[in-house]
Amino acid sequence: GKKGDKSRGALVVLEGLDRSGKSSQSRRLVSYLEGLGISAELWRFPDRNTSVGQTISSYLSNKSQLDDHTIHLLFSANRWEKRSSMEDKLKAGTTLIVDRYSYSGVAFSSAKGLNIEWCKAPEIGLLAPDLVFYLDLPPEKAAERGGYGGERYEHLDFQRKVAEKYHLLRDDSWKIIDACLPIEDVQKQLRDLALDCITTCQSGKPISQLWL
Ligand code: Z5A
Ligand code: MG
Repeated sequence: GKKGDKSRGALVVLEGLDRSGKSSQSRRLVSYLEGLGISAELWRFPDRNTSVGQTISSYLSNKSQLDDHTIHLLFSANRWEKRSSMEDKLKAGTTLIVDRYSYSGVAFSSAKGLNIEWCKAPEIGLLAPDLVFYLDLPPEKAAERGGYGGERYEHLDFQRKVAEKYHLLRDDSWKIIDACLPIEDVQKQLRDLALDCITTCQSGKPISQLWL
């Protein structure tokens, strides 16, 4: 940016199938960065704290039914309602580690059969991640990790379709991480890549927008 601009934080997103380790790894990454004196915050989508988020939460726990298009747009709205505060944080120099983002939105809805371009459209103009970690885990291995069966999308056949859709969304910002490795080994890889990305953002890489 211009001389005198405060260097900005990085937008780092974690994606992957259920049980691939996104939440565990995001928490660890934030603690690690904070330990180095880097300003970092943990965010997640859906953000179940807003009124839109509460509607999504009730849908996910099968307490309510919604048309596939409707829930897709609510997930997107839940990111739009956070867009300006995300941008403010980044500009103030805080790095955001985000557990799921637009890729989850498109992968899950298109796995149900919705048109993928239709699914991407409402995400256009949201902040583009500087780095996406895709925690790559075969759906069968994910199912073995346990805890399946609670929420709406936690079925092996559906998770296989989601994996196929994620595959179509990969771009240059993605790093594919082998999520079968032990937690510590995965963490080591994320640390180094995240630090590189934070350095690049500090030295003036502009914030860009998704899918324009
Ligand atoms: N969804 C959508 O449809 N559209 C959208 O736009 C968005 C989301 C944003 C809720 O998400 C659902 O919303 C989700 C997608 C959909 N649907 N499904 N299914 P969520 O983020 O709230 O889901 P979650 O409940 O947090 O769980 P998760 O994401 O499935 O899990 P995770 O965060 O990837 O994994 P984890 O909690 O870190 O770890 C899972 C277990 O594995 C745990 O016991 C760990 O100790 C263990 N683990 C983790 N790493 C390892 C390694 N390396 N080795 C062995 N064991 C490990
Ligand atoms: Mg999680």
